[in-house]
Amino acid sequence: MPTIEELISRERERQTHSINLIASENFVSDYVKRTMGTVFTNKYAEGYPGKRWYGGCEFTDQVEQHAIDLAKQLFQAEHANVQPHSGTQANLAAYLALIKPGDKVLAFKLEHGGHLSHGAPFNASGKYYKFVHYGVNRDTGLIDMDEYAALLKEHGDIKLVVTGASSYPRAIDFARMAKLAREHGALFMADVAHISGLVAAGEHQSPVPVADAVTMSTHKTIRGPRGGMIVCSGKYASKIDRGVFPGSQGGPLVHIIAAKAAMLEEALKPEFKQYIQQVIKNAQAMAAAFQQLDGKKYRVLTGGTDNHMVMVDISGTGKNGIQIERLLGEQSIHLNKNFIPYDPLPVTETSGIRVGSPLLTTLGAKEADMAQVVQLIDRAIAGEKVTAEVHKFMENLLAR
Ligand code: DSN
Repeated sequence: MPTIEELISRERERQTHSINLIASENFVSDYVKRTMGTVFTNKYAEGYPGKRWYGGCEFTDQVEQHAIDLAKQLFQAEHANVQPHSGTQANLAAYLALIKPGDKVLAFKLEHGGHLSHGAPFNASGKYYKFVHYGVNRDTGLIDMDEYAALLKEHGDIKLVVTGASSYPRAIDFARMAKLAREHGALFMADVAHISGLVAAGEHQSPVPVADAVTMSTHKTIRGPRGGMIVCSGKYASKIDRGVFPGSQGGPLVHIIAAKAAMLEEALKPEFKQYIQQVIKNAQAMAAAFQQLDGKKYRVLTGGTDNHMVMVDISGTGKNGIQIERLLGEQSIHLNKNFIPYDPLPVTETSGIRVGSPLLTTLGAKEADMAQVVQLIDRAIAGEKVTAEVHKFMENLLAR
C-alpha cells in the first residue's frame, strides 16, 4: 500500500495532467488551501460566536463572525450560517428550519437535473417529507412552468418549494417561481450549489431577495473548501441556526469555516466577477464547439447554456454515458455521465454527459482552448489516442 504522502503526490500529478470538465469541481487558491490546513482543525466550538459550549473560542469566534459578515455582504443577505458541512447538510438544516416531518414539498426532479437531497426516496429528505416533483418540458428542455404551477394548484397543501439543480444549463427565474409559490401559500427555498459563484458575481439572478432560505455548497463555482452555507432573511435566522446546530450537526469545522472566509474574501474582489464571466463564455464556447460537430452524434440540450455547464446527449455516438466517461477517463479527460431528461437508459448507463468550465477557467483557459478540448473529446470518442495531446494541453495551460 502506498503511503498517504505518495497518494497525495499521485493525485496532484493526476489533477495537473488531466483535462477536468466535472462541472462541480474547481481548484482552490493557495490561500484557501493553506487556511484549511491550520490549527483551527484542533478546536471544538459547538454553538455560535459568543454562545459556545466550549472555552477558548476567542479566535474561533472572530473567524466565524468574519465569515458570516462576508457571506452577508457577498449575497446581500440579512443572515448567514457558515457551518453546514456540505450542500446536502445545508438542505437538511433548511428543511428542519422551515417545515415539519410529513409536510409536502415541491422540488425539481432528480432525473431532469435535480439533486438527491431534493426528495430522492433513498435520501433523508425523501424519507421524512412528502416530495412531489416538477420537471422540464420535453421539447424545450426548460423548466416546465405550466407543470410547476399546475402541481402547486393541484396539491394545494405544498408547504415548501425547492428550486435549484445539479444538471440544468439554463438560468432559473427565481422571482417568478417564488411569486407562484407564495400565491399558493408555500415557503420558497433556492439551492444554488452549482451557481453560487454566478449569483455572487451578479451573473445570475439572485434568489436572496425572494427566498426564505438559500442553500449552497462552497466548493463549486464559488471556489472554496468543500462545505456548505445558508443565507436567509432575518425572519428565519434563529430557525436556520437551530436547524444546523443542534438540529443536524454537532461541532463545526472551524478550519473549513476559516477557509470559507478566505473564499468569500476572494469572491468579493473584482477579479472574481471577471473569472465568472469567463466561466460562462467558456461554457458557451464548448456548447458552440459541440454544435459544430456531427449533429447526429452530439445534441446540446436546450441548444446552449446560460451558466457554467453544457449537457450533451451522446446517444448518437453509439456509446452510452458510462462508456464515454470511462473511455475519456483512460485518456486523462474527466467528465461525468449524466441522466438527460426522459432518458431511456438506466442511471448506471445514461444517454448524456455533463461538461463544465469552472476548473479549466481557473487555470486560465479561454474560448479557443475550450473548443480544442471539445475536438479532443470527439477524436477520443472516435477511437483516436489523444492522451499525449491532453498532457501537452495541460502543460501549456499551466505554463501561461
Ligand atoms: N452536486 C452534485 C454534482 O453536481 O456533481 C454532487 O452532489
